[in-house]
Amino acid sequence: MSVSTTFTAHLDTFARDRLPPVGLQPEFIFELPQLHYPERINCAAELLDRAVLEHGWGERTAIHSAAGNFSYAELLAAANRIARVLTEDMGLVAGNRVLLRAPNNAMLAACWFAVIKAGGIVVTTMPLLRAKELVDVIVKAQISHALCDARLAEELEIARGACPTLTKLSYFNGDTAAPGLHSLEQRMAAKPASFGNIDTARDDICLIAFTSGTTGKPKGTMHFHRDVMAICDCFPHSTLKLEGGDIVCGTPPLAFTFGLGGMLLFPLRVGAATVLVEKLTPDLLLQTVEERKVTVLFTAPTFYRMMAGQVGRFDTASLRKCVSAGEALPVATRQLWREATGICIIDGIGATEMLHIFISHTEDEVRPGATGKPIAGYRACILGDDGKPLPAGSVGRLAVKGPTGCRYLDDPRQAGYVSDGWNLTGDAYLMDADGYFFYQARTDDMIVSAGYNIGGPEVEDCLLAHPAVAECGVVGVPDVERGQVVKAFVMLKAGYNPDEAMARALQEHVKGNLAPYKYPRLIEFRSAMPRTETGKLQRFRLRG
Ligand code: 3UK
Repeated sequence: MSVSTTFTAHLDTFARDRLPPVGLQPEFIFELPQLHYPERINCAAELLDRAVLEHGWGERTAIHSAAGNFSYAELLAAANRIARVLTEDMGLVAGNRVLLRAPNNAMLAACWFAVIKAGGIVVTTMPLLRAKELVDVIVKAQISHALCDARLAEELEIARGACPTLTKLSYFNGDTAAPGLHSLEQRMAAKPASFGNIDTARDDICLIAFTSGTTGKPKGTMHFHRDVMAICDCFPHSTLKLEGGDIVCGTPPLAFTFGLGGMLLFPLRVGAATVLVEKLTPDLLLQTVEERKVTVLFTAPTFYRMMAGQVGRFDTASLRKCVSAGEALPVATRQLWREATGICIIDGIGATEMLHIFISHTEDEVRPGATGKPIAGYRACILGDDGKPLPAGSVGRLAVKGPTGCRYLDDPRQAGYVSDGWNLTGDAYLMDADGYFFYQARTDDMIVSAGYNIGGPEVEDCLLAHPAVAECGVVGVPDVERGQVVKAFVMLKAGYNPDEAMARALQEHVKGNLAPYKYPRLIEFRSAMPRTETGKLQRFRLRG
């Protein structure tokens, strides 16, 4: 299946033309029989139309939300109407990139399916992104259309000025209506609830997920229809064992592929329901578990830590499985959660490049400190600096292969992620004699704070734009609550005072220009930066 035998449905071949060269593509493995998809498949039709028309789940609840519940049939009808708006009113052509922007809500989910049904390529962005970050994504993916929650219009309208390709835009209401700006709902109301899905090839691109790299500029990872199906048929099938009666909930945004899979695609694949909540606090998540009888949770380690102390105030008896990903799960956090709920957290490492989780474990295979073993369908090994596999017990670079893998959109950094068919995730790992994989650290400079990935250089670039900053270096330092926090080392220009007020001003500056979660919680003033002879910043010396 690695060689394309089918014709693309894409009339706009922008993304397809920018796939990495064959020699830099990862090797794909399709050993599992459930991964042998037909040559022509549209993953949205497979997940939604089939659920209603073939499995007969039309009356089941697909989405619980503050705006009401959506049955599978209602979600299908909404997606079909939006697909008609896109193709009939907004001129969408198969292969066009469509920006989606909203907190986790039912309209965002319906838009996601609509774009893919219409043969478009979905690019969902984090709700917190600022105009500057949106511009990077829109320009890189040459995005032509946008469907956006009206409450998030402001930054997109600013970004639009710098994005000549983005010409078709429609706003919708999320869970809280924003009066006056509801063009998408109005247009939907005028459309029939049926739609003829575009007959896409299994290896047509349907999704570009952006990841923030260490070099600042985001990388777009491209995924096919068959990749979306594969993640639904691997982790939730063999490891999590999700069932039709499950009700899932959690914190990751649908813009993050951890959230897209766990909070939307996986439940729909098996006829289960998802609870989409726009803004969750630890208390609200626990309250939602109680009220909606949630059975499966998806969130990051820090959220489990914050919730553990509050569990006693809520009825969480409905919970049966808890998944953690995004950063390493400390042994103490798993213990805390087990004491509070009786549930053993399932830790899984995934990556935007791999689309979802590739190393994890079932509850009976848990080994303290280990992420687990490659899940069914994937292989992993530890490579030394020479690119050769290391024996058990040595720390090296994690390399993985499976039905999904890295395809950056027109990016020279492809050669850094894929080598000899293996995907190199940038993580330092160790494999023990029994084949369990133990996380050590990131091999690069990515800062992981409260489940968010933050590239130090992007924050540095932002700080350097402030008039008082001469030089700076941004690193992650350990933090009990967040895993890591962003720390900036700053050298000021002459005439500026390294005091509290200056630190606060710099923090505000970053918050105003980047997504607020990227701002440096710690600032230390220095009179010089450690540099190599060639002028490179030595981040390891800043970390101390
Ligand atoms: C780190 C982990 C230790 C690791 C993701 C599940 O996190 C996801 O994707 P990103 O592209 O980041 C990938 C990197 O994050 N990481 C993730 N999970 C773990 N480190 N233990 C873990 N359990 O450095 C990895 O290379 O943001 C996670 C599903 C989909 C995803 N996109």
